Parts: sequence; structure tokens; C-alpha cells
Amino acid sequence: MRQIVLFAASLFSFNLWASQVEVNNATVREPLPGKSLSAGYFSLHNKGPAQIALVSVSSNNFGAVELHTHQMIDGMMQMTAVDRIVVEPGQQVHLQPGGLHLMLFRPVQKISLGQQVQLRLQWSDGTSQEVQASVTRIPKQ
Ligand SMILES: [Cu+2]
Repeated sequence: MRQIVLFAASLFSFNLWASQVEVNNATVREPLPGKSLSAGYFSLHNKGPAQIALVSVSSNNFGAVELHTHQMIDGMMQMTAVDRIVVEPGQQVHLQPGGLHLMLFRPVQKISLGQQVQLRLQWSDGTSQEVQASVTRIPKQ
């Protein structure tokens, strides 16, 4: 019994150490027929005392993942890559259609509706965090 309690306590402290950011509503869009890229979304909530930035995302399910935003360039809405997504203490940042998003390239296998996609988030403080995103036709937010 005591061993179980100790094990649970160490898991809990590891989670606290691993990240100060809560990740919610992670979704990946089902790729359109014949397309080998997709978009991903989630909400980030910085519950820690310091600014933190998402610096990269990787996935076992995709060959490459980029951080993107939409920007007005020469009067046209275009996607551009961003280096990092900063989350101030207490702040929430939403990745959503028309704004910040993940761009996922080259699925390793066919990505189908209802499937879970693993995402590994790399933070500016050197920690990383794994989340499961569900494959949906329409994002949750
Ligand atoms: Cu994009």
C-alpha cells in the first residue's frame, strides 16, 4: 500500500514539474481527400507565474509539424509560420481556424475520424508535454 502511495506522489510531482500550461480541446482536422496536410488546434492556459512560449510541436503520426498564423499581407489573408507562441502568466491562447494553428505535414498512416493523434509540445523552459488530439471534421472551438 505504501509503495502505491509513493508511486502516485511521484507521478503527481512529475506532472507539476513537467509543465505549467494546461492544454485543452486538442483536435486535428481530418485531412481533405487527396491531401497530405492537416491543421491542428488547442487552447493553452498558462497557470504558472512566468511567461512561457511554445517553441515547437512534433508528432509520431506526422512527418513534420509547424506553428502557423494567419496574417493580412498585401490585402490578402495568408498563412505564415511563427517561431513561437507566447503565453503570459494567467493568459489563455486559443489556436483556432483563421488564427494561430498547427500545420501537420505528411501523415505516417491514413488519419481517420475519431482517431487519436499524439502531439509533443516543446516549451521555452526546456520542458515538454504530450497531449492526445482527437481527429474531427470540425474543431471544438
Ligand atoms: Cu497553416
